[in-house]
Order: sequence, then C-alpha cells, then structure tokens
Amino acid sequence: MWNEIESAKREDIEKIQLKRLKEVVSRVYHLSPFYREKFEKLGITPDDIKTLKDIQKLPFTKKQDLRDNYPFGLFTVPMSEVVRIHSSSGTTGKPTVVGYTKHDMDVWNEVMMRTYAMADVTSKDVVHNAYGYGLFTGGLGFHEAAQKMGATIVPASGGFTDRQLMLMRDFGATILCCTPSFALHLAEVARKEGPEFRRDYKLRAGFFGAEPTSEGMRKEVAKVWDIEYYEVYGLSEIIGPGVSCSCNKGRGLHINEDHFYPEIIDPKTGEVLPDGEEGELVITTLTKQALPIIRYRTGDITRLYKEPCACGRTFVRMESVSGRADDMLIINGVNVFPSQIEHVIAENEGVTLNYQIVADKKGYLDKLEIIVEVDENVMQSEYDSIKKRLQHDFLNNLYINANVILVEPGKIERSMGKAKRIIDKRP
Ligand code: DLL
Repeated sequence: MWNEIESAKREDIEKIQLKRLKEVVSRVYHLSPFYREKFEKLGITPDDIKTLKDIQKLPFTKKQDLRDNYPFGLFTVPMSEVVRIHSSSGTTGKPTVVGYTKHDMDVWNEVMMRTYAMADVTSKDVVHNAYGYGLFTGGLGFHEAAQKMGATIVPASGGFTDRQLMLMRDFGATILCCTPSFALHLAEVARKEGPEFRRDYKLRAGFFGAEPTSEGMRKEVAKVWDIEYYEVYGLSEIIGPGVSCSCNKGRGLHINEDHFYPEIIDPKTGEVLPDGEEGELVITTLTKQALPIIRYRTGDITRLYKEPCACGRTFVRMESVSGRADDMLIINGVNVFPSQIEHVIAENEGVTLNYQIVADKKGYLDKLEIIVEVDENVMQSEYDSIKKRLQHDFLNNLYINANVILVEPGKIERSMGKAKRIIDKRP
C-alpha cells in the first residue's frame, strides 16, 4: 500500500472528506462566478454543507458546462498558477480543457503512485507506457508517477506496433500501460514470432483502462501475456487516470476517495441511489485547485460497494464500468460524441447530414466507418477528394481514424422515428 489513508477507518475517511468538501464548496462559491450563480439560484451557501449527505443539495456539473466556459472559464486560479493543460473531446466543435496547479500535479502523481503500488512497482521495474502522449491524459498521467517511484519509464506513446514490441523486448519491460484492446493487438502481432513468443518478454503486470471492457477481455489480456491485470479508471475532467484502480485481491476498483468523492445517481431523475445499486457515477473533486468540479456527471454506469477488501484497503470500490448513460463512443481509447462527427460533416461541402456511424472490430482494434450521403449535384469523380478531406478533418479535429464511405443521395435507409445514426457491432 502506498498511503496509510488507503486503509483508514471509514469514520476517519469521512472526516477528511467532509473537511475537504467544505473547503472545495467554499472555494468554488468564492472564486467561480459559474458556481456562485448556480448556488445562488438554488439558495445555497457553503454554510449549508454540514454533513457529507448535504452534497446532495449541490448542483451537478456536466461536460457541456466546461464547453460553455471554454477554455479556462471554470478555473479558480490565475493562469500564472496553472502548470499543465490537458484536454479531451467536447460534445461538439471545441474540446474540454482542464488545468492543473503544482499542487494538482502532486495530487495526480500521488494517486498514480498508489495505482502503481497496486502491482508493487519499484525501481527494478521498466514501465512501457503505450498510452498516447499529448493532450490526452493517459500518456503523461502514467509517466511522471513511474519516474517519481524510481522505475524506468519508456514513453513509447501509441501506434507503431512492431517498434513497440521491439522496445518491450530489448528494454526488458516488466510493466505495460495501454488500452486493453491495444494490449491484445500487441499480443496478436507478437504471436507471429511463434507460439513461445512470451519467452522474449519480461512483462509481469499491466495497467489497462481508458475504454470499456468485458470480464472476458480482461481475462484474455492477462492470459495471452501471462501477466497480472490491473484496471485503471479515470477521466480528464476529474484528473485523468488515477481516479480508481483494481487491486490483486478483490473485485472492483478502489476509488481514491480522499480526493474524489463518488455518488451513484439515477441518470434519468438525478436522484442519489443507495450503495450497491447501479447507476451513473458522479464525482466531486475534494482537493483540486485549478479546476475544482462539483458533482460531475461522468456518464459512466457502475455501482459502488464499501465491503472491506482482502487487500486491506478500505476505500470504496466501483465495479468496472458497464456502459454509458449517453451516446459517447470510445474508439481505441479516444472518446467521440456522434454530435462531434455530425459537426465535422456539417462543416464540409458536398455532403449531407444523412449519415451513419458504424463501429466494429478489426482483429482486436476498433474500427470506425462513417457512411455519408453526398449532395445531389456531386459527381462521382469528386468522391475521392471529398472522402480524403473528411477523413483528414476527423483525424485532425477529433483524433479518430475513420473510413469514410460516400454514398448517393437516398442510399441510407430512412427511419420513421429517430434516425438510427449509430450502429455499434462491437461485442
Ligand atoms: O480515458 C483517462 C484514462 C487514461 C483512464 C488512461 C485510464 C487509463 P478521458 O479521455 O477523459 O480520460 O476519457 C474518460 O473514458 O468517462 C470512461 O467513459 C472511459 N474510461 C476510462 N477508464 C475506463 C475504464 C481517460 N477503466 C472516459 N473502463 C470515462 C471503462 C473507462 N471506461
């Protein structure tokens, strides 16, 4: 275990949570015009928070709120105190921007060190990090904490499968960090070296997340690589990876609840559900400075349970995410909303807004096809350039590699009610 707090008594955890909740509520009330206005509309002041349950009086925050305040409108520190920016996809054109102070970076590193500690990572380990480096929180999120623990970090970033495998072999990687689908893809390519391919690798554990998985997929990754599978959950709006991580003793993922306060709500009514019931995960950051967030609706469906865990940690556990409350798609770890795809199509000439998004698997990786009807007056000879332009825009604006298929007007089946825009064939 990395920190004593991870196995503290529930009363002690709750004491810290309440103290921090009061602090964060006071912070946003005094420093954020956005929250001040929301609180005033509801007739609430920081004095209304007397118990943890009083959090239910507070308003929710949604992705759209971050977008409406793009880029830095929800920050509660001057930019001179912001030392890092990351971003993820918004619901349409603009991304969601998040910021960190030095203190926020310390919190992030702390929770990521707890994450690595799940697998007893030490200076003897070589951590191969194949999460994408850049604005995505995956790459850099896993980077610094490994370094701080004295492990050797290999900042491989995404893509280039053969090269990654070569680096993993030659540098003797013991820990693999990447999306679960990329871990399977790596294994599939590595297997071409022969059935005994694992002899050339020293992997012992991996930290996988950023996309939904089934129990079967988690087992498969652990089996093909013969490693311990640790699941990591997180989201940029809250911090990035490090909100929770599984241990090697019990089910579920331990939430770092001294920093992130979880609730489960009914996504339709917003009502808080009792422990153990499945619903949408809502998180309040308890210690963030640059971008404190009150009751953020993650859109992720899961359940919480507080039963003690065999590993000794007392932090509440969440089940692996079973789905989304909204229509967000995750394509090879990259989040994309259908509304963003529509936005790109609408910005392009020669095509109409009759389109369909088809998500499927090619081997272990996700593939995305976007079928779009062209305008009536578009000639066949123009298809190629329109397709290339659209694909370029999807990659540049949304970071997704999509195969665009242009079809004649009227080719996409019309529905009587809501248009069926998304076909997700993935198992
Ligand atoms: O995906 C942070 C991350 C990076 C987590 C690396 C784990 C490993 P975002 O790009 O903001 O941040 O996407 C957040 O991804 O709301 C979930 O829908 C999904 N997600 C993240 N982890 C898991 C997981 C990163 N373990 C969104 N299982 C979240 C299922 C996950 N979905």
